[in-house]
Amino acid sequence: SPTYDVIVLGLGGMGSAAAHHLAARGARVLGLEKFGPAHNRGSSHGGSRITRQSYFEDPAYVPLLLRAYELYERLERDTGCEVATLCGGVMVGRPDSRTVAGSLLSARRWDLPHEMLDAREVRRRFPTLTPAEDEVALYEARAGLVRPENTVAAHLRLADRDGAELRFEEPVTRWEALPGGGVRVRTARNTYSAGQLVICPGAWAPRLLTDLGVPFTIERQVMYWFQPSGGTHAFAPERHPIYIWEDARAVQIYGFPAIDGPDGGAKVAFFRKGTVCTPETIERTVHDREVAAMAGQVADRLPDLPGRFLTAATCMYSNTPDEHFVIARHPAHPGSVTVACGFSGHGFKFVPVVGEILADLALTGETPHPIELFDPGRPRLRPGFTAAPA
Ligand code: PYC
Repeated sequence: SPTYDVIVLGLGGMGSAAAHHLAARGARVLGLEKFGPAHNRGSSHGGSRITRQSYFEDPAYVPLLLRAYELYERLERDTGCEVATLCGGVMVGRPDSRTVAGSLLSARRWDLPHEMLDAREVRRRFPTLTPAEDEVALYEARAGLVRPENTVAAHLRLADRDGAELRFEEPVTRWEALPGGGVRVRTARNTYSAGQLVICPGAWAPRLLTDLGVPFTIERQVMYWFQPSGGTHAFAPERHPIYIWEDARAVQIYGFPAIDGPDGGAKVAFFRKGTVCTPETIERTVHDREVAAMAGQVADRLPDLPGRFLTAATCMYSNTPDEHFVIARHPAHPGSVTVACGFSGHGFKFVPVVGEILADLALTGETPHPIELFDPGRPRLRPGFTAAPA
């Protein structure tokens, strides 16, 4: 059976970035993917994903974001492919909402450029947005969007250029760490061996990482595109920011400018209002009642957005109980297996830096990046863990 330095299992966002960083460092890489290149069956599609630096989830993400921004720029330079558009972004809600207060905490902790806007100033600068009087926004000029399909394609192109062997439509049926070192991976077509295995399973984590001990929940999410009632001019990226908007019930929506020209519409979605699914059972049809609920949620906030419904698409989140990632050497196979999973709906902006971290871990066993938060052994991932009251 053919032998490689590293096999990368899964060539979605994280796996394609890992394949690139590994091949660029001279490793003999095999990449295996169940579907085609930059496919739309998992979590790395939909034309746009938010990027931002004042990170409400935890200030510990900020150094990784700063590096991800550098690597997105480099990717764009090296491939000529548009992967990031920094159109600015607002985190909107009441001042004590997680979205606003958490973003401000990160901005202050890391001295990130930002402005706090009251409701009137938000409406003045961005007439498409109509916050309530008691809402405020943290504005970040360097927030914006990254393009998932282009990013995956660009990483695959560079990996291929550097000699990685990339095999598509070849699902993995089984992997094992060998007692004497190294790994073996079986697919329907072949058996492969390597010194190291990097597993980037996306929504297939529950099936591929049964002995990791992390209780993943896979969720179906829906993305919606609407043609604004006055056309897309006011929603163009020069005028309209990305936004995450938390209401008084802590429901978050997020959205984008109209990036696909006059006929493409603008995308909007609920952040965390998915239904539990598996990659096999996910309902791909989007129902009228779901479209109506989305239009209703934006009606007060972006009254011109839900002019005409254009289309919708589904994708999957792989949630961990604390919504933080899992990136580490596999605790049961620390000498030969590295995992990156549980991105919990907010991972795509980190793709290039996760690729760099995975290459570090697979080739040297360690990384200079701060990844302590992503330890699969953290107490908050243990069954029965309940967070202390805030
Ligand atoms: O990663 O910023 C994010 C995000 C917002 C909504 C879904 N993901």
